[in-house]
Amino acid sequence: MMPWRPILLALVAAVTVTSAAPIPQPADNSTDRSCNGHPSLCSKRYSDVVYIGAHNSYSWGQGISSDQTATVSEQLRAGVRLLQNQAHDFPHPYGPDYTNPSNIHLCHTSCYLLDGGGLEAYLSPVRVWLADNPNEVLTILLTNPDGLNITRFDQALRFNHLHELAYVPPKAKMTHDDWPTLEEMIDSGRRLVVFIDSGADQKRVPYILDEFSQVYENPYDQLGLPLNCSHDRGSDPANSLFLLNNTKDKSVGPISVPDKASVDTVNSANGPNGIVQTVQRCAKEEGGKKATFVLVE
Ligand SMILES: *[C@@H]1O[C@H](CO)[C@@H](O)[C@H](O)[C@H]1NC(C)=O
Ligand SMILES: *[C@@H]1O[C@H](CO)[C@@H](O)[C@H](O)[C@H]1NC(C)=O
Ligand SMILES: *[C@@H]1O[C@H](CO)[C@@H](O)[C@H](O)[C@H]1NC(C)=O
Ligand SMILES: CC(=O)N[C@H]1CO[C@H](CO)[C@@H](O)[C@@H]1O
Repeated sequence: MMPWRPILLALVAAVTVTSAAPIPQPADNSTDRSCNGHPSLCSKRYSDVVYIGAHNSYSWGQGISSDQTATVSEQLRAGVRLLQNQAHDFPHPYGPDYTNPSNIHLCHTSCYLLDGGGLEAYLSPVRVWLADNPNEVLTILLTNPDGLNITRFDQALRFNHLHELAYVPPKAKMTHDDWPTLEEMIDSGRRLVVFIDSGADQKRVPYILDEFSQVYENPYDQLGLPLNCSHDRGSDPANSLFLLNNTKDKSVGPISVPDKASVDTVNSANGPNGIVQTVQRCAKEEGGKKATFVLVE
């Protein structure tokens, strides 16, 4: 840092001679930095910021049950700050796979329907993005319908060294006001929050947090609009963070699949069923409680 001072002083002197224009002050205090893209977010609690989440973020493609058209790197570049993923057991038939030691694949409902590949491979570009963006806080939400052991998720995250970036809360159940600010998380280097919907064991793996003791959701698989904002899953809505499932499904025979035709409506900035109106309407219906995470297709 030392050589900069004389250069700056010289610049100040040069500009003073030729013009009276103000010199921009060097960024020497925390209010000059950005957190998740904006200086005003640094002093906000993690729980007071609104994040866009990608529903089944691994499921990019054109298939009937795919939820995304962009890769995870493209989603992150576009501003997505919560990545939701569904984990499935995927034992390798011909012995161990050293690129996927957890034997977890990310699949939609079943790996025959949509197989997004190994969790380790999925996390690799996420790690690259986090390294390239040191002032960003990111959340990963895992769902565990097969009831896989938490140590397998730990294995996949460790494979990518993500346990080193993961936030370890001071207590098992964080209420809304317990969360640190974005700046505190960034400064501590612990700026990845990992939740899992079932199977958490925070004594064994302290950085994979039990979702439903600190987050609640409105119903999923909704087939009609306007979307229902009411509490559906999650144990203590009054003290938890609200995850708004801003997604609409349609029925195809006995199953629900993403209603891709609805995306322009529910994700649009305008209109009564657009994302802004839905977030505001839900906040009103939930007694002023604003969504922290807004999950989209
Ligand atoms: C920090 O930055 C803000 C805004 O840029 C400025 O108003 C304030 O005076 C600065 N404080 C210090 C101690 O430099
Ligand atoms: C998960 O695996 C660990 C170690 O292999 C084991 O001790 C633990 O009991 C398992 N947990 C569950 C819920 O099966
Ligand atoms: C909205 O969802 C809640 C929670 O699942 C449910 O109890 C309620 O009946 C739903 N309301 C409507 C109008 O479907
Ligand atoms: C966290 C999460 O993804 N919740 C649900 C949101 O809605 C979809 C269906 O549209 C469900 O599959 C998710 O489990």
